[in-house]
Amino acid sequence: MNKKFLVLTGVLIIIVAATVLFMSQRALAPDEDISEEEVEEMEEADDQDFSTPPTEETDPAEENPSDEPDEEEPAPQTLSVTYSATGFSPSVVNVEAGGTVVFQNTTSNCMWVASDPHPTHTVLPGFDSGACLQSYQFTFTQTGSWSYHNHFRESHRGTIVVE
Ligand SMILES: [Cu+2]
Repeated sequence: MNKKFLVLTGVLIIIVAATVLFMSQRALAPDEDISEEEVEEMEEADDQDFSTPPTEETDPAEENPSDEPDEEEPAPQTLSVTYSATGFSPSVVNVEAGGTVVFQNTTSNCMWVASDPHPTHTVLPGFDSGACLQSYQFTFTQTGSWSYHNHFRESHRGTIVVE
């Protein structure tokens, strides 16, 4: 009985060991078959699945910072100067380069904004409304101190300082 029992136990151990070995090989075998291509594809698919939503989430976040500079870019100032019976107010305006100054005529008289000197207007060519206007705006790109006047009433004067 002891010998049979030992033999039986030995056989059982061998069977168990063989089964475990077989199972482990079978467990490895499919992995090896898949691993090279399919696993990579699955991993790529997983990468895409994981990477796509974050990029979609970060895109709006990236657009927002990009929107902020866009909003800051037009910010280069728009200042207004009012033309009344007493002249331009404020008479001196400081504006950053690229800024725009809007001249509003609150009178029924002619407001012809033009750079000095009268009547040639050569100090800052282009800074000349060329006609009587109720509203005239000019964008100053050239730094400097640009004196101007109402071409129809030279005593009404002002200065735009572009920094
Ligand atoms: Cu003039």
